[in-house]
Amino acid sequence: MKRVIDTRRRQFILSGAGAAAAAGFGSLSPAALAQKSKPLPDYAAYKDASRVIVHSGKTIETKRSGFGTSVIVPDDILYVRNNLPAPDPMIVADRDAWVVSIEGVRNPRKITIGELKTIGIVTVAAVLQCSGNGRAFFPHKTSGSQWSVGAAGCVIWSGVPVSALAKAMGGVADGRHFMTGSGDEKIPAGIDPKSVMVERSVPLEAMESALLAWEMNGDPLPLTHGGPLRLVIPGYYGVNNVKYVDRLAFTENETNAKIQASGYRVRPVGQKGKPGQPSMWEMNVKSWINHPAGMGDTVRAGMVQINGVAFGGTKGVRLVEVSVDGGKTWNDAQFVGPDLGKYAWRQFVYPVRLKPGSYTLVSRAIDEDGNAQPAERKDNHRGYGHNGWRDHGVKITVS
Ligand SMILES: Nc1nc2c(c(=O)[nH]1)N[C@H]1C(S)=C(S)[C@@H](COP(=O)(O)O)O[C@H]1N2
Ligand SMILES: [Mo]
Repeated sequence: MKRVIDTRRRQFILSGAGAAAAAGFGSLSPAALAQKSKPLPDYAAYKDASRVIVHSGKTIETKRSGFGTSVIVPDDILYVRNNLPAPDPMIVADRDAWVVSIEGVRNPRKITIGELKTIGIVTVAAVLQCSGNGRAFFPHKTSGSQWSVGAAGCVIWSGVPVSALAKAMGGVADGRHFMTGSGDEKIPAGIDPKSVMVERSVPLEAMESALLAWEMNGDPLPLTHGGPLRLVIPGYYGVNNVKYVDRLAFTENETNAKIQASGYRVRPVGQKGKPGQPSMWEMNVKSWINHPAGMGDTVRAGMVQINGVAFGGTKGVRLVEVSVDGGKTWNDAQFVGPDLGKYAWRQFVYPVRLKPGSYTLVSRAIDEDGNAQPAERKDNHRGYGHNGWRDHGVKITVS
C-alpha cells in the first residue's frame, strides 16, 4: 500500500482545520429535511427501495446506510439522474444493432455496437458522481435535487476505448479541441432541442481514458444507466458521462447546448451561468463516512469500525484521516479491499474503541497530487462540487 505523506501539506491542512468556522456541521438544508422518499418509477422499479431515497421520478440516491463495504456499488442501489424522461425500453431490445455516429475523425461514419465490439475492449472501475452530490449541505436555497452523499457510486464499465475507435477511423481530424457526446432522448415537438438535450463537451485529452461502454458490473448496461451504450469519462462528473449516446464528435468548440453553455458552471450565488465560468469536468478529492451513518444510528459502546469511501477524481487517493471529535484530532484510516485503480474509490476503515457519549465523526482525504479536502464548502449558485469535510460528517450517540 502506498503511504506517502506530504508533511508540509499535512501541517497546512491541520492548521486550516483548527481555524475552521463553526458553520452548521453536517446540517441539511430545510429543503433537504422536508423531503420524503417517493415510490420508485417503473424504469427503476428493480432498485432496492430500502437502500435508496427516491427524490423524484428522475432522481434517486443511495442512502448513506445503504452503501456496502465491498467497493463496487451494485445496480440495484446505484443512484439515478435523468434530465429528461427515461427512453423507451425498446432501445435495449437489440443492443448490437444500436448505431452511434462518429464525427470529427478523418473517416467519419456510423457504427453499430456489434462492430464496436470488434475494435477493442477496455474495463475500468470508476466513480460516477453527480456534480450536485452534497448539494443538501449548502445553506442557501439551491435548485435541483437535494443530494447528500448518495449521488455517487463506484462501478465497473466495459466497452471500447475511444482512442482505439478514433484510430480505426483514421485519427482525430485537425483542429479539434473537444470531445462531444450526445444523448438520444426524444425531445418533445415545439421545444428547441439545444435547450434541453444532454450534449456535453470535454477537453480532447479526456479521450485517452474515455470509453463507449455497453456493460456495467458484468451485466449488459441497464437502460436506467444509459444502455445500450454510454460515453464514460473516468474521473469526470456524472453529467459528462452521456447515456444512450448516439453521437460522438471531435469538435472545434464546446457544444452550444444549454447544459454545456450555461448549465453545470460554477458561479457565485445569485449569478447566471455563462460560458467561461468553470465547467463541471474533473472531480475533486472527496471522502465520507458511511458507517456509522448517523441519523439516529444507535452505536454500542466498545469497538466500532468506522468506514467509508474516498476518491481523487482523475488522481487516485493517497491517504484518508478520520476524526471522532469533529476535526480537532485526526488518525490515519486504513484502506481495505482491492485497489481498482485511480478512477475507483477506496474503502477505508478506522477501528476505534468508543465510550458512551456524543461524537462527531469526519473524514478527509488527500489525492495522489497532494490536494486535500478542505474543511468548508465553497458556496456557489447551483451547489456543485462540494467536498468540504465538515458538512459531510456524522453525529452519533454511543450508549
Ligand atoms: N443521455 C443522458 N445522459 C446523462 C444524463 C441524462 O439525463 N441523459 N444525466 C447526466 C447526469 S447529470 C448524471 S449525474 C449522470 C447520472 O448517471 P446515472 O443515472 O447512471 O446514475 O448521467 C449523466 N448523463
Ligand atoms: Mo448530475
